[in-house]
Amino acid sequence: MRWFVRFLAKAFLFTLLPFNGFAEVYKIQMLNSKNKQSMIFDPDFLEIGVGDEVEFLPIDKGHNSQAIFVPQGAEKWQGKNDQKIRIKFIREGNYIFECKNHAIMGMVGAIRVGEVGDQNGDELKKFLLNYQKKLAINKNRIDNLLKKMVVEQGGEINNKALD
Ligand SMILES: [Cu+2]
Repeated sequence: MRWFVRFLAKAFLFTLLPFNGFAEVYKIQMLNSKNKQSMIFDPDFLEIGVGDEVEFLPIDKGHNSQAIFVPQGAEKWQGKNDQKIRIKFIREGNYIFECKNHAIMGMVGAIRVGEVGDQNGDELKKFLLNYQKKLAINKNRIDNLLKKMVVEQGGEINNKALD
């Protein structure tokens, strides 16, 4: 009898899993240059759903993708140089990743999973501002990420409050 209860519990849990037939696979290219920008992830920001996957493509040589900021309970990924990796995102939240070879040049990007807005916005902002201090060039990329991930969200909330 107990096995049956367990079976039912599992079956029920399965229906709650975010996996569904509509999960999408997004692609982020790892590039030496694009539009006069050097060492860059393209795109450098994605908003995806829970259960979606992201593939990091080593279009040019000498890059990797590794997570440096993830939501609580989520696992960090660690790609090798020139490795194509596919990550499945099952936990909501904001993720930041970099290429370790060109982190100092601002080769960094972010993924937002689910309708989380700037959840942990203060933590996220603090992390990005500290990160920005370590960059030799392309510091504006962090400003852009902040705008997309934190400030913009705050702006939306403020606008709503004015309505
Ligand atoms: Cu790189």
